[in-house]
Amino acid sequence: MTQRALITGITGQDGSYLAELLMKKGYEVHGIIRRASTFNTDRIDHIYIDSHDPQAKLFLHYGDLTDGTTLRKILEQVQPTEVYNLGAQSHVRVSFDAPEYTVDSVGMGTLRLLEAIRDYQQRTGIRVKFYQAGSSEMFGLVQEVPQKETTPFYPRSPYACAKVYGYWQTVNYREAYNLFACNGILFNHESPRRGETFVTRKITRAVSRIVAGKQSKLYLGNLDAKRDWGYAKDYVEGMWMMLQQPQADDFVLATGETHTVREFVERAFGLVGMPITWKGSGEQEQGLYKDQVLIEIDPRYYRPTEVDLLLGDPTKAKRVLGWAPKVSFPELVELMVLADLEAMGLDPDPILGERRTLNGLLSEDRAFIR
Ligand code: NDP
Ligand code: GDR
Repeated sequence: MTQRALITGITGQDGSYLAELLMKKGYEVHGIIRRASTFNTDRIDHIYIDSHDPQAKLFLHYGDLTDGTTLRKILEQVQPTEVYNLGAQSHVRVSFDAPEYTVDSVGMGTLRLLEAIRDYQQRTGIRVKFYQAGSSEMFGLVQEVPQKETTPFYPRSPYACAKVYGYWQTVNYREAYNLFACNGILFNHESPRRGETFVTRKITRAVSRIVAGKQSKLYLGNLDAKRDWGYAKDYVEGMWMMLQQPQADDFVLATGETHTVREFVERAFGLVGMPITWKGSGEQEQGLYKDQVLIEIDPRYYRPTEVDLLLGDPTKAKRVLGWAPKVSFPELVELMVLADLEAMGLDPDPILGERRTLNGLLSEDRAFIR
């Protein structure tokens, strides 16, 4: 039987990697996209072929997690064996600016999808496996380090509160209706396809723009926040693995290492041999270091409540799924810097020179770089 997957959020970072992975495994992949006034399918254009072509394995449907009727229609039409719920207003800082919409898409969106699946499964008797994109943001204010599946949640943003709601709805649908529903609790994962306003990509993109002379400074917020950063491609494999288990369960995916934003900055600029001068917000008015400052703190990027420290313990995923992250922190930073230099039309070889440690990791990401 053909395996058929339905992905919400297919145009996002993870959705695009997951679609690639599933297509390689022989799945027919269906994705829900939102209508926008400009094209928003950049991350999947390289794997899409016209649906009239008999070779087509990727199909797109207009829909939105805020529109339950359409979700039901798409489910009936596609008849998936697996559903991956990756769609979300996923920016934590933005969730403070747009809390209602964030909670509607992230929290209620998950419930709408679960309810549509429950109804579909009960009427047709066809089993549908469900993956919910939970987040390390649910741990929020530090209760325990490292954080694992049993660590209590203490969400610190509208986004994180909504993810906690989605998490518990997923658990409840599993227990109440015997739905095969899994929560991934994924720590930060990045890539050359990361949205430009998330801090890692903002930094690596700035590196390439500064090298190219198109930008002179980088404005950032909290440099002391610590994150457990992995490579997105490794993490989507973990999502798939969860749905191949005999029983539905919840899993943390993380590297087990944590680094500050400052360390990420130092490593990224270090790769291109650029010395960093910092300026804190207090020095702003004094006009100190005016022409030498590379990194400047702009309090606009602070969050009303911050998550100071995320460090995950992926022991359960390693033991049960056989999952392990393959890309280290230095490799991840280099991968992203390299990709952004190339995207800027620069040849990375003379720029990175001997500082380069990576070999061949970029090949699949290159398909996306234009
Ligand atoms: P992105 O922000 O890159 O992608 C989000 C996707 O959701 C996009 O395809 C976007 O569509 C879509 N989307 C946004 N709003 C809606 C809506 N109302 N209805 C349907 N689709 C919508 O996120 P990532 O790929 O990084 O993350 C994937 C999921 O995993 C998200 O749920 C995120 O919260 C979660 N997560 C991510 C982590 C990470 O480190 N990346 C860690 C833990 C969890 P469009 O392109 O049209 O905007
Ligand atoms: P995060 O990712 O909030 O962890 O959520 P983000 O990259 O936005 O922030 C990480 C940390 O960096 C600090 N920071 C800045 N952040 C941004 N975006 N821009 C800045 O200029 C800046 N300066 C410092 C932040 O304060 C924060 O501490 C991501 C998202 O993908 C979520 O959807 C996902 O659930 C979590 O990761 C796990």
